[in-house]
Amino acid sequence: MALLSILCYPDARLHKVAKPITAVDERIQTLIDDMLETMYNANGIGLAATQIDVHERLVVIDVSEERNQPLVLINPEITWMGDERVKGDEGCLSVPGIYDGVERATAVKVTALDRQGQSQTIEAEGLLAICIQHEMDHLKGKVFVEYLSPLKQGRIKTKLVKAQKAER
Ligand code: K1U
Ligand code: ZN
Repeated sequence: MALLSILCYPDARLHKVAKPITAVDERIQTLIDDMLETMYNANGIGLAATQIDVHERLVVIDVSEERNQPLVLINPEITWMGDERVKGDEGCLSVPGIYDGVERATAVKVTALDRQGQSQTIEAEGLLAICIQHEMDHLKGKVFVEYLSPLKQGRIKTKLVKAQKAER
């Protein structure tokens, strides 16, 4: 297994739209293992392939306390979204150190392939529902800060560009 490098906002590659996966083969199995290792290592609850510069429709998630319930979503599609909305603070491994409020549906139904290429349907609520929506936004090329005001987006960009320059 390998730790992958995570793209950092405002990297333009975070805005690429991911393409469907046509075969769940050995390459995808290796990618899943590497993404799970990368997510756990970064203490994240989710990771989309877009964030590691792979523009294919693959997401890994684990919202369990014990960090032992990995969920793999290949070619996920939201088939139902509840009417209720909740505003909660979100973070993102591609936007380090920034947390802000985003409004999301409290419940969603998703269909996707699992790591064996089998079809699965997930009925999610709470943190899992929020995480699924956040990760599926990544696959569309959308980062959570785009829900914030232009003023906040500008401040976040400036802060992260400055931090990245200082790291070099
Ligand atoms: O996509 C990502 O970068 C992962 C992201 C997922 C996420 C967190 C919070 C709300 C929605 C989606 C993270 O894992 S950020 C990491 C984090 O510190 C966190 C962990 C648990 C709950 C909240 C934040
Ligand atoms: Zn994110």
